Amino acid sequence: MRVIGTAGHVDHGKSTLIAALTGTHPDRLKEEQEREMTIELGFGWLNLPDGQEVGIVDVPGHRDFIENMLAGVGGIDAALLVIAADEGVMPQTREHLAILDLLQIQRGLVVITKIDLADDPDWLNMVETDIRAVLAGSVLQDAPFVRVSARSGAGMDQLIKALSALLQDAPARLDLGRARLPIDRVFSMPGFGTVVTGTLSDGHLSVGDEVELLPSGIQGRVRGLQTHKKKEELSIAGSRTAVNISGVAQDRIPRGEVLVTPGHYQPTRRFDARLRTLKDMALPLKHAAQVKVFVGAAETIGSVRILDADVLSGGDEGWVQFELRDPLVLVRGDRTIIRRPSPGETLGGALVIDANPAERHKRHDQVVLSRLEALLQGSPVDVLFQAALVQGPAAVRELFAKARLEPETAKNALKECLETGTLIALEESATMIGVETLIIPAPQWAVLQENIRLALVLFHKNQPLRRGMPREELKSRLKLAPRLFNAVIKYSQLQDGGAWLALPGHVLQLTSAQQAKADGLLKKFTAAPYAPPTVKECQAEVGEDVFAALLELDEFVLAAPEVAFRRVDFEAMRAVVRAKIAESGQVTAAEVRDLFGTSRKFALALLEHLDTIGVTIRDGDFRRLRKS
Ligand SMILES: Nc1nc2c(ncn2[C@@H]2O[C@H](COP(=O)(O)OP(=O)(O)OP(=O)(O)O)[C@@H](O)[C@H]2O)c(=O)[nH]1
Ligand SMILES: [Mg+2]
Repeated sequence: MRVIGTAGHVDHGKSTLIAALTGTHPDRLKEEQEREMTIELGFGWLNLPDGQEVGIVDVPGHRDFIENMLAGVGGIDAALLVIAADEGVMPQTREHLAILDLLQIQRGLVVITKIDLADDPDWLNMVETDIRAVLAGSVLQDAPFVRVSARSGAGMDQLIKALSALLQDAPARLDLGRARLPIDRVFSMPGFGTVVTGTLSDGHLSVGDEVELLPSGIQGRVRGLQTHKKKEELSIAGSRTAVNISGVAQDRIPRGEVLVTPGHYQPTRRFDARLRTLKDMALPLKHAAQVKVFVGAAETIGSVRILDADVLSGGDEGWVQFELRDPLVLVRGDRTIIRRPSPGETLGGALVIDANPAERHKRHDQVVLSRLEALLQGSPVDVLFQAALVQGPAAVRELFAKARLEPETAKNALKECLETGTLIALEESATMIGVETLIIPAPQWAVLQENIRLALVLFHKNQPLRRGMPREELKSRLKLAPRLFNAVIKYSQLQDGGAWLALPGHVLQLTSAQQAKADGLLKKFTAAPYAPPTVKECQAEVGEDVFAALLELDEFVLAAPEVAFRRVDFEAMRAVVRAKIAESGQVTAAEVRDLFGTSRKFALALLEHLDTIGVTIRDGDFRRLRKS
């Protein structure tokens, strides 16, 4: 699940492009249609030919609505920077690009649209050269270009291909089980009640979950979920999500609220950040200036205290502490946009380093500044977790080597990660964790569990007459090293039959028709337990699959390719043979034949199988007991 957003100057054709891609015009308001201009965010979705489902956020280009644009771009995976071929780069092309850069939206396409209005190749080449120059040094500097006309449809196929390629290798979102949904719309649906929408930036939501709105603290429960107008039981990180919440009236939800899993987030009025200002900022930013702060779909006003300088000029970076008028829901690593309230101007972006500093920092204080520097590099817990994500499942020893932390620090960080559940140890108990213990990051564990579940669900569905999937088959499906595979299976709460694995609760069940046939066959075995029907006859009677199922169920023992006995009869024969040898030291095939009143074929099959499973050992014409 991916979300893309548009960006670009007013009237350059963003909404028309989305309409051409999705078949639905994103401008819904009457005022928008009359003015032919986007005001509020527009939403849509698209199914790419490669099977990816992509949510779309369409933003307004007019500078008066830039703050609405900011509410939309926060959660996107990739941007479409739309530039009209006849106009080329314009002021909001630059401003939107700057915002994408400050938010570090790493993926993007440059869409040169309206080529039906400017089809002179020289002109188009000139426009492209111009754009390349503007992109230089930004996140989009290597972004591919596509030329389209939303009106004639020219280039739209290439655009879709480029979009698939762009999103194909986009990294999956982290899901640490702490849902956070910055709310960009609230409405009420007759018969349902309040619905909030947004891009789920972290964690997942399920129907029935308790949720909390922050900063207001309103509690509710998820009554229903939709992604792209489809009902879902579960919404995963990174998807456009509409949440029907029970117990909350629409008018109680102020704009900018965040819907979260209770207990994981804390609204904050103060945060420490690394601020980067835009090169073309009109005036330097002074200490204690009042600025607007935007994050997710929320905004507030605050003062920015510059900790290591008195002013920041265009293009400078510095350490700052914000004191906010209203609380925001922030976590370390969030990127916020800073604007001057009036005249409105984007000043820069701040990377949240400490979302909840305990105190108001003294300025120009070396201790404070070096602590912030260290936090920028990451806390030991972050470093360890990041190392684990890069490394994948690995032994503690390898993980520590990767993280390059002091041994004591690494141990404490590991302990914390295990306690908070971001890392998982495949070990019986916490006291047994040593350097060889295998560690898996929680998000990868979740993916692995899901893959195992899916493989087994499919296997059980296709092979209802098997108790489980052959262990080796699952192992090669998961492409895991043997030690890791065995450890994973051990902690996966599966039915482990040794050679086969099954989902908990899965039972091999014959249909009543199959059971009736099996009963008929069993009767024949009861009538002649030591000279029963051959395997071929059994298969002909009940069907190959049902006979294989009876073997799996251990009703039968396959003594030789053509000879099967019922398990109970086989055990009885084994006991008799043992007793006979114990008494006379040895036994011949002929004696065994006579003991059971059977034929040589069955007697030999029985003895050879007893040899194979280690009960007897052959010595010329005789069998003796194998000494264990
Ligand atoms: N000839 C031509 N006109 C286009 C094309 N795409 C859009 N337009 C026209 O350009 C005008 C603006 O298009 P929109 O899609 O509303 O532009 P926008 O970028 O969404 O504008 P804002 O949302 O206000 O920033 C409309 O009149 C469209 O019909 C195109 O490919 N060719
Ligand atoms: Mg528009």
